[in-house]
Amino acid sequence: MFDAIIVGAGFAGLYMLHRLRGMGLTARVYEAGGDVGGTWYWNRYPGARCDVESLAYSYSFSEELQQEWEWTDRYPTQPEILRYIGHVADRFDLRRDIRFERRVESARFDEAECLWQVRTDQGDQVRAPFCIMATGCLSVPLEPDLPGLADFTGGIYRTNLWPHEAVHFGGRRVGIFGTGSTGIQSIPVIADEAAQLTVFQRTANFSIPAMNAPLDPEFVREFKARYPEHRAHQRLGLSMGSGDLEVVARDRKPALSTAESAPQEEIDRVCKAYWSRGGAHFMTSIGDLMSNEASNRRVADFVRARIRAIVNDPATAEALCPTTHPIGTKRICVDTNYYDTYNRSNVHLIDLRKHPVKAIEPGGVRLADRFVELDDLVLATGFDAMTGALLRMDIRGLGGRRLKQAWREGPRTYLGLMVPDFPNLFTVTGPGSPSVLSNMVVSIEQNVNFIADILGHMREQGYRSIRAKPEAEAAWTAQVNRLANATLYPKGGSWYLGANVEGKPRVFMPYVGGVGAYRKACEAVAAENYRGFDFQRSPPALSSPSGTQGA
Ligand code: NA7
Repeated sequence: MFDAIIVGAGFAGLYMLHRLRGMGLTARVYEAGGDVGGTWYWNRYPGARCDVESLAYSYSFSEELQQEWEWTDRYPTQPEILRYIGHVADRFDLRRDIRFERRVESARFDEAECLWQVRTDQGDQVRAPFCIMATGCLSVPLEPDLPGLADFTGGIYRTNLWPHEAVHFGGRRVGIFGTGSTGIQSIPVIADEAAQLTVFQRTANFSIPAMNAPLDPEFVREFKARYPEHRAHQRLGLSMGSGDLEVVARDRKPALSTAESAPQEEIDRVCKAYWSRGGAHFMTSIGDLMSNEASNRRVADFVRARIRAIVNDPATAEALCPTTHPIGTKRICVDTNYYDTYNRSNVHLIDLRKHPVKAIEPGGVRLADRFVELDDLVLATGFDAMTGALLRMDIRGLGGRRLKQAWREGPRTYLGLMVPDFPNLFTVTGPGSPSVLSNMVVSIEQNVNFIADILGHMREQGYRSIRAKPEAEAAWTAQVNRLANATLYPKGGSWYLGANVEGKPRVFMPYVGGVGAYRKACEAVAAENYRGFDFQRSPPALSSPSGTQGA
């Protein structure tokens, strides 16, 4: 028996384990992968890189750790992040409490004992008063709806399940589906190696150049000397707060409050400056970019003009210009040489909206008007985001109520951390928290610390159970929706909204208010004796008005 069971050994699970240990609590971690790393364990595709800058995408909890680790580039590659997280696991001796290659299949709350019973696919069964889901926001790959895919006789490579051994595309004709962040990162790298690369694009996406480069040792030295200050800025970051290190510290205000009525030269000047600085920080250039459609359109026009300027063939450039959604409402992509890649003679773009796929055949892709012969297929077709990993498990709370049932109309949480009928069950960076709209490591540390503080409070007060009050969940969920609806985000048809999964309720899942506002909300809750949470010294009883039996 442990004090807590943690599901997942990525950034969230590892830090949760470290915090619990520091409090003298025992925990067992179950991880489906063969090692630590979470998303960085699985996503080994060519070009995989974080779109948040290295010096920001790292833990802040240990001064020694952040001083000793040396990053090489402005943006870290997947192998480098994996080495970093492996180093963290070793440095804090975390592996001994982790069981790898075990996927948690079910978690059931035993009301009489006030214990979570967790079962894995390998037959492990453990019990603990607390269960903490550190299962990641993008960890359930989506199988694309491509008829005949199983008949393809060449290699099929899924970016999010990429083989551990090297894959060679030299001399081969490769096709790729998916032009989200993953496709956009891998296309230039695969194009460098493959004889031919055909990109099958369903939706054109906005991408900003990363302007990646090796880190200057002098910059790193100065940055590290002021790490606490930088971390403080990151913790109060902007809602799109990816990677904006030096900028966050210097000028936290957008360069222009609106682009709607600004002179064209002014928009060009500001957008060019942000474009050449590189990265997702581009999205913070204009104050009302995510709330004013006219303003958004002018910035989108700037990016479309850049695409037309980079891509030589006018028809290809036009097909690459996104027109289906306001910029930023699908996650902004950050690339190295993405648009330039279409100037290569070995790269071809197929616009699936004009040339739909009829079927995948053994030797290639049959379109309505042609056949594309292929040796290999790469699928960069996304994830069942945010709720996928939680709902894939059979989670049952009070009265046997299933999480699937509680979330049948979309996820509802209090602070993204708890669901009323599921006492003592926490979700790290769950729906309703800033999560994917923020630097994940910053959000993970904040959530984990908040959960650890709650457990400390419970121990001090002799409480055995905690649950979110239904009215607190309702109010928080309404706020999450209200904030999202005041922005352009819901217009994006994105995975933020569940729009990439057939039948998934269309609910905007992350909290758009930013990590600063969210942190303040959590601090206010804690200061008011954990307002909205109900603590009990005895096992909880089913009392929620919504507490129906499992469906
Ligand atoms: P995304 O952003 O969900 O992108 C998936 C892409 O795959 C997107 O372009 C989809 O087009 C495309 N897709 C999905 N199914 C199909 C089919 N059947 N045919 C053609 N194209 C298809 O996932 P990523 O892995 O790129 O990025 C996810 C996040 O991971 C990223 O934001 C980072 O945070 C890390 P669609 O737009 O649906 O038309």
